[in-house]
Amino acid sequence: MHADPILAQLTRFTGAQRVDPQALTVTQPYLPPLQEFLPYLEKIWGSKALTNSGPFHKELETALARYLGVPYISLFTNATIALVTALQALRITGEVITTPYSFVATAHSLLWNGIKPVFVDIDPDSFNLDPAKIEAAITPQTTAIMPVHCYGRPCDTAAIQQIADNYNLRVIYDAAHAFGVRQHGDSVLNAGDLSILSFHATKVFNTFEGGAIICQDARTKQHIDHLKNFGFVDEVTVVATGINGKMSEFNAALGLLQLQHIDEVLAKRQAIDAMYRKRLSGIAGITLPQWPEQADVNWSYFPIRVGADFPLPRDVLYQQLKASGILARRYFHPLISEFPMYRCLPSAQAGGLPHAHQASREVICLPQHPGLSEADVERVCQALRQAADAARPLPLAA
Ligand code: T4K
Repeated sequence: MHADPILAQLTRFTGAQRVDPQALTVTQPYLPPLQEFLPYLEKIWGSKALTNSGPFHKELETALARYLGVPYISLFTNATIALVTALQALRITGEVITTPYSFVATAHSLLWNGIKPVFVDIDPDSFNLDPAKIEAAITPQTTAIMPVHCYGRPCDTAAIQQIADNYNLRVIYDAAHAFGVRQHGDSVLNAGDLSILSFHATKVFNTFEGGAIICQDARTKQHIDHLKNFGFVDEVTVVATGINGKMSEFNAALGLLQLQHIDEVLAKRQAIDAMYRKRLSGIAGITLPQWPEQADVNWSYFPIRVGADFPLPRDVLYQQLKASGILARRYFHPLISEFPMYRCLPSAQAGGLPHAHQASREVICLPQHPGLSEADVERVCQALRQAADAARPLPLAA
């Protein structure tokens, strides 16, 4: 047991035997100065409005819609419940085409609705669902596509929409990584029928826990708002089999304060991305993430690929970084399709998902968060270079 309860908790997060306080974790939540949060708490204590669409909840919906450039947003307790509810809102049944290269919540939301996930391979450059592979997976039971903007990199939304229109399918984006991401001058959250954001502690914008559904019309927003509140319309009327997915006033208040700091958080992330690029470009066997030029990304992750020409296998590098206190993560390994509840599906077989499997074998997400200093980034890069140098065979004597 750790004498320090906070360190004990951190050990649980990282799975590390002992967490060195100097350890660099893959991410760390941004928290505004505590004194800035106290006035919000005083208001909550004064009003006793804790939840059920209180004043901070309403204010955050308005502020986020404006900041993100989306017409309607409905706040949730987390993205997983938001995904489950989004599928309910559109009454999705049958089969849904999705990616195996994501956090497991993406596909779990389908199983929770009794929907069969159909996995389709990713594009190796973007890590996103490959639109060219979608059509072959469509059957008479297909009702929707659930792509993920992996690492905040926008999907090929135009190609996906074209397929959805041709086959009369709905599109629900798992946009958990895509807070603030824009392409061609518009929020990526406006693509498809619905988009789901996560405000989890590990995300670019956090409300401790939280999430949201973005939709394009007032009627859908009202339906989603009913669904997240048990289906209640008023004190005596229940119109749907709703759930409790509401965000509390405490989380909404934090969100309002976080919004005041988000631009500095994004700028810091962008600077860290640039520091990594400067130090890691040109290392044989390491491929750096390529962000598309026509998009404003959010630098939420720094996923590098460790290829066959790097002197160490990815997993050995991962362990060596860990031993030097650099707690990078293999997002997303294993693939969703490899977990026990999915692996028997025909679409989960490895032969149909070569690019997803390769990415799952090669990617390491390096620490990327606004609390990192330039010295921290240098430490990560030096550990990576040292691991490579130590593994290279010595040149033969002349
Ligand atoms: N869809 C996608 C595509 C997602 O990526 C996610 C979540 C979801 C849906 C579902 O969203 P939510 O329902 O959660 O809103 C983490 C997160 O728990 C998970 O939210 C996230 N994706 C996923 C990619 O990563 P773990 O198991 O890797 O988290 P954990 O606890 O190991 O944390 C990683 C590091 O972050 C730790 O080493 C330390 C740091 N950390 C973490 C927490 C929770 C902190 O410093 N403070 C904290 O409070 O899954």
